[in-house]
Amino acid sequence: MSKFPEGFLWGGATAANQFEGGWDADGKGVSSSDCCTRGSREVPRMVTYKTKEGEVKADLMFAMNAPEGAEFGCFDGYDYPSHDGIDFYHHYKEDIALFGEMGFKTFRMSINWTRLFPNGDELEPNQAGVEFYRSVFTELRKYNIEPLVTLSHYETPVGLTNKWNSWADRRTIDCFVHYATTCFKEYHTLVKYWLTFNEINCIGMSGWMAAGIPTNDLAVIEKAKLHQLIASALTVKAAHEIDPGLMVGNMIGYGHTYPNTCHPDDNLKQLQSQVSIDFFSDVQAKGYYPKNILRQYEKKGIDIGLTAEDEKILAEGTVDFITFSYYMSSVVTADPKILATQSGNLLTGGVRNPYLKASDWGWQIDPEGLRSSLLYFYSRYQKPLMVVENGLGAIDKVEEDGSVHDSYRIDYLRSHIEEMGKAIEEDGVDLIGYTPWGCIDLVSASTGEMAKRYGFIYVDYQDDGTGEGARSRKDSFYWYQKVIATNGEDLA
Ligand code: BGP
Repeated sequence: MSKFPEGFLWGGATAANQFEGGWDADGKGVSSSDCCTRGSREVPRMVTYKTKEGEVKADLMFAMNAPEGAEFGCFDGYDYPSHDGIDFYHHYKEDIALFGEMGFKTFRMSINWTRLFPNGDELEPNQAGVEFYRSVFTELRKYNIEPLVTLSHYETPVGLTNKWNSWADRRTIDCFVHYATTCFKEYHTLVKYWLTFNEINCIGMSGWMAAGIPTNDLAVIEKAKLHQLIASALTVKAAHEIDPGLMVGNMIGYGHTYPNTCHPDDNLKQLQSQVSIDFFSDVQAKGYYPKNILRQYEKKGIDIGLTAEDEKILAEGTVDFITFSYYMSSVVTADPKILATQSGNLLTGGVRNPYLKASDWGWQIDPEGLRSSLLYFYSRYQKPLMVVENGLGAIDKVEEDGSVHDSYRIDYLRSHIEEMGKAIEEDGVDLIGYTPWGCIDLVSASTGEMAKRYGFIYVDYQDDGTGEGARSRKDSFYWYQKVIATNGEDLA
């Protein structure tokens, strides 16, 4: 008998800005990700804008500090990978047929807010955008694939940034809730599972990526966090009012963390890092701001403007299920000497873990850390869980006959699925779905490149602009097809 429950939602995950393309098609507006340039392992992604004086400039996506009055947008001479993505906009029937062939039970995708509301604050939606997603959901249903839809995946309408600094301003809450409500009304018969904000906790890493805010200033970020959390709670409430059958979850960017040694200093450091991540899921699942966080704001002199009305909203809008992404674990140390000499994960920092191997992008591979994460989340919140991102970004080699022998990807996924099975069977975790990231090759979020591939399906687009976008099946395609067909029993 399979360790995975009957009806387990096997599938794959994507995000509009990384695969849809059609960035200005049929009335779509400009989103924050449309202004991000292509980077690589060596070259960081930039965000483009025009200064008050009319000069076009670009700032680091992960460390932005744009000048007052900067107007964000896209300019000649820059390469913006989201503009074409992998052109799902024009290939969705072909792509969904391939997901159907693999046996997907669910497909995670996001709606691009600016396809429905080009500037973010219109009252009436752009009908062409509404119809596009209706066609996609209808196509998925044809193959009995349950859509799992993220409302905000690293995209904020640039119109709102240029107008009032997007999520730093409370008015964005109403705009978002109006957008979300429109989606629920339009699609509630087609889509049951919704997620509010992708990796809501990553706002601290890049205000631009997660919230369209051109700064990493702490006071601004803390306010924006509150606004997104209120919007998330109002969205949950709205969904249930429109259709009590809808299930709305949160989404946390998670990586299990270990203290580097059993020295109490390292342990405290690890706990502090854990608490800062728990904060988001605590608010979304328990419905209140932890007191220790509010005390910290007070000490730092930060006024986030939390009102009694906000507290009521947060309490009433707790999520139905918890989801998270999991790629790697990290190691935390309090020792400045170690910190100065090594970096564990290229993106998230930390210390190297001698027990683990890392991907080509420096992400430390830790399947058991996934089991720990599942146990941790379930024991803390007692709500159903989904792993909505997991996978190995790697460079794939296409053989002369067009095949891609990606045994490294199969090994990664197999070991993580094994640990999910143990979490269900031995730890009693209620895991209801698994959607590995980038089930079809797409643009990387952190580096903006195509070369970092996650897919079961190869897409012939290259970073130098060559390639016709043809789709083909990698070895992992057939492997995952068998995994799904046996409900996770046959992982060979
Ligand atoms: C998560 C994001 C995704 C995705 C993934 C892989 O943080 O939610 O959008 O891209 O990471 O990261 P990358 O694309 O940088 O390899």
